[in-house]
Amino acid sequence: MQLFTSPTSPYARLVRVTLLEKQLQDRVDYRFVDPWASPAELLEVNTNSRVPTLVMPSGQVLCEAAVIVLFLERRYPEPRLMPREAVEGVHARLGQALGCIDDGAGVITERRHGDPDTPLARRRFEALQRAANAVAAGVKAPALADDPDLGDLAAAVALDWVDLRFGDEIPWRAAQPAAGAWLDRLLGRSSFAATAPPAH
Ligand SMILES: N[C@@H](CCC(=O)N[C@@H](CS)C(=O)NCC(=O)O)C(=O)O
Repeated sequence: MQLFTSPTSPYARLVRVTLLEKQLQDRVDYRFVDPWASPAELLEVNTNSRVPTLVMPSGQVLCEAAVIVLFLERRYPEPRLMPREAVEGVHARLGQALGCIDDGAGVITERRHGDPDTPLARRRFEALQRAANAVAAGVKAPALADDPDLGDLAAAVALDWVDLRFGDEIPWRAAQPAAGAWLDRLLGRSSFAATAPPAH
């Protein structure tokens, strides 16, 4: 399979982490692209020019991070990232974490391309503050960080991205130090180390 990805996209990082946790990395041809430049090879498979985009050997194209990771869990069930008894909670935390990334992406877009002080920009920022704290409040105890499920992986990708992009603007760690310790432990996993975004 072929994965269109970028070094910085948190959506794509979730897919890359999932592939590594499922030990599928050797089956993947990673295509690092800048989706904002609308490269022809990406447009050919995804008219939206977004990463992540997964192209299966059959030619079937999957886009949207949640769709892709849920597909991977279904198609390659072992090792399991969604224990049967936690199906509802994993879906809930996956959606919550991706919603948090959506809020942050909205803030960044407003700052880069619009006026950072519009009512919409303020609304997105307030949503991001609430979302980051809600994601942090939903994580497991630090002692359980060694057996992450898909909801945990998504929460960790979201919180690490919030730290990277917003730093002290969103001080969720100060309010929830146990969640900060949990995140630091998860970031030590090889799947996270191998997909760490470049700092810039
Ligand atoms: N809803 C999509 C969002 C993906 C997304 O927005 N990716 C960004 C990179 S972080 C992108 O490719 N942006 C290019 C564009 O929107 O033109 C998902 O969950 O996969």
